[in-house]
Amino acid sequence: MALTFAPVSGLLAGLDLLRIELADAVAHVRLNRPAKRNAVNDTLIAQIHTFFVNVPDAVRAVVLTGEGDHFCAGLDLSELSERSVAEGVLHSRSWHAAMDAIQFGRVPVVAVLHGAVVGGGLEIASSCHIRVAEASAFYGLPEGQRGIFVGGGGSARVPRLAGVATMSDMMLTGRTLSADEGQQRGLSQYVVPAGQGFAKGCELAVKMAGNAPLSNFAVMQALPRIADLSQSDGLFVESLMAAIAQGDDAAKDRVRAFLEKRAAKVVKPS
Ligand code: 1HE
Repeated sequence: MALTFAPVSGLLAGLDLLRIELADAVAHVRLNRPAKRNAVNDTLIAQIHTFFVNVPDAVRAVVLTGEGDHFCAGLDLSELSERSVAEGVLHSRSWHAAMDAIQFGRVPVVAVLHGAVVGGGLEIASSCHIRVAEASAFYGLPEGQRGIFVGGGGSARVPRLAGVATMSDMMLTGRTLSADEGQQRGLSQYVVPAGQGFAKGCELAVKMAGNAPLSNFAVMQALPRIADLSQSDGLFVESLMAAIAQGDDAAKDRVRAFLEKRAAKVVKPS
């Protein structure tokens, strides 16, 4: 069933480089600078941060898309030359804060990718929890050719999806990857035909929004951190997180529903 979205009101309605709409527990957030291919200037990165630290209480999953023909052309290069070294560090840290607000926020985020997903655009995508790529999507890290380096968290997140070798190739040689190549290398979890990404993203968002909030919290907050720990430390954190999740009323209700044959079984893929 298609969701019926309505514009957000209040503080978030004033974020003019985003277009934010709500449908029940799902928010649709569009990067909304299509004339500049959604290139991310200082205002847009601040607005992304503002949204993800102020996700409305009723929202339990977000679909992130880009307006126009491309998801995102990365950093707005027109602002780059004006920065000193010191300002550059702070600028990069402002991206980190925004990307952390996505990855370690309150709700899971599915990015729907089409056209260019390049530079900072790939850094935004890799901060999200699920990536759905339309067939038109292509990935690039032109920082290497522009004489710069990733600064929006790409060096930490992209290798965790696709490996250091793939990222090195993309940065050193300017290699771009198609939607299918990105899928094979772990940049996306789903590839869909052109025009079907938003519907797929909404379908996945509705599923995620229906999970117990503490389960989603554990996946979003504990899982990536455990992956960074030694096996022994990771297993210890897992035990704590498992006990906390199991102790929640939502878990008890859901397990009881299954045992009383009121909950869906696990489904074999079709
Ligand atoms: C931009 C940007 C941008 C477009 N900064 N203005 N990112 C890049 O190096 C990618 C640069 N962009 C491109 O390669 C292409 O624009 C695209 C492949 C993404 C799209 O091509 P196309 O033919 O659809 O659009 P266009 O004609 O190139 O661009 C339309 C307008 O957007 C044009 O401005 P106009 O005033 O002439 O109309 C472009 O200049 C403008 N535009 N991309 C500024 N990126 C936290 S560190 C992250 C570091 C990075 O992200 S580095 C990678 C930067």
